[in-house]
Amino acid sequence: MAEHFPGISRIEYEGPKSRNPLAFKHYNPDELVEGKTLRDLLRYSVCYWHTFRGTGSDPFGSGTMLRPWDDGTESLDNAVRRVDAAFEFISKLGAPYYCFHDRDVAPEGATLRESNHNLDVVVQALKAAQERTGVKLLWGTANLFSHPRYMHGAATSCNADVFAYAAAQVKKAIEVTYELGGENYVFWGGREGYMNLYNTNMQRELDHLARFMHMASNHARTIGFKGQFLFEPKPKEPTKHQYDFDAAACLNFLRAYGLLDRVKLNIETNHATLAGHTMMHELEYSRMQGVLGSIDANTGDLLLGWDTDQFPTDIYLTTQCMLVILKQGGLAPGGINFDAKVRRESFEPVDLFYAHIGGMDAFARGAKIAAAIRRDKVLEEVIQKRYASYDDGIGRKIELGSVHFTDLEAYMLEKGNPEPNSSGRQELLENIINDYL
Ligand code: XLS
Ligand code: NI
Ligand code: NI
Repeated sequence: MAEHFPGISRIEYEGPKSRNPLAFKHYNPDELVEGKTLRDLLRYSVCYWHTFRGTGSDPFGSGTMLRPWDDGTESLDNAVRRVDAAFEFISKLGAPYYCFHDRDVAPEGATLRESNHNLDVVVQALKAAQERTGVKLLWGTANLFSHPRYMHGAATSCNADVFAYAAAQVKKAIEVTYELGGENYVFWGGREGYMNLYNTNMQRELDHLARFMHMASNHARTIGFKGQFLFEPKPKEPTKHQYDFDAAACLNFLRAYGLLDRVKLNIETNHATLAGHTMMHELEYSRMQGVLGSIDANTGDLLLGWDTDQFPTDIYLTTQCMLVILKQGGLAPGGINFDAKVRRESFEPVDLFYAHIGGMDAFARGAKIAAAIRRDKVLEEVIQKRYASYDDGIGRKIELGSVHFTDLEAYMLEKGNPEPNSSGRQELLENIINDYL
């Protein structure tokens, strides 16, 4: 088998003093953090779409990426050769997982039948590559947004035949995810949203989306797929308003349509920030309601208002993510998928290694820092004390629901004034967190 990344061998952990750019400084897969190896805690995944299908094109210019194994055609041969390059990359990197959309791995044919056939051929190559390398599938999904038929959406399209086509496509995508041992299946809205309310029946579109997700999970049950379903929030892009806006909107949707027992959330950093939230907010909001399933790790740009999908290198960000992930005891069966792409100017194959090494090191550091903060109970004690007035007395009664407005009025008339407030100590806490970085 031809080598696609010659001169690059398996990326090893060399420790923080190493100056080797092709080595991990912080990600030692065997190191224990809160009783788990970093390998099992972080469950890193490489995404197929950005890493092996990203060309570097933008609205102002064509692709820039040098990918010697790729002949630039949509042929099946090319797709199969790409699988070899992908698995060489993922196994040299030492990431245990990968993720894909159906159309990333195999070309769309002229008909559904032909597309399914193409997918079957590439799935056999993926299966062989998984067996050869030990790399596993974190999740599969279907691309329901690139083809022109999906201009009005897929499950939320105004065209019932497009709904049917999308259903057939997702049926197949779930089946191949199952065949490849995928541990999760993701729904990302794509064009499930609207551009203008003048032409939109929002109620019907949401009903259809829910119907679609029920059908998907019913089919999964029928074929014996036990993987976790994940819904991925994103507020806008490509549509003006995406129905999966943020964790709160997704949760309301899942709850309203009786899907909460079947579907959790896949939270992505750049989507959180586009929604006007921090990633930590989205993670904590999902975690506290029991639906934090997996994450798409990336980051946006402070100065750009779209989904730039950069690799995460900010240690504050990864520390905040890991504070929540550790609180939950990890993400399994979810993981940390790098839904991130190298910049257009980083066009050489080796840049793919630098990018992933940086992201993996950043999350490993975040994990160790977060574990130290948790070990010293820095935040835990502050929060515990801050709400102590609810641990007994009137606060306890409020939480238990054993008092009413009239009781509280009597209590306050008697007492006169509340106990004095204490400081929130925000600046002090920010300083203390900095001490751990
Ligand atoms: C796009 C999404 C997409 C999903 C998978 O913004 O992040 O890549 O993760 O369909
Ligand atoms: Ni994503
Ligand atoms: Ni995204």
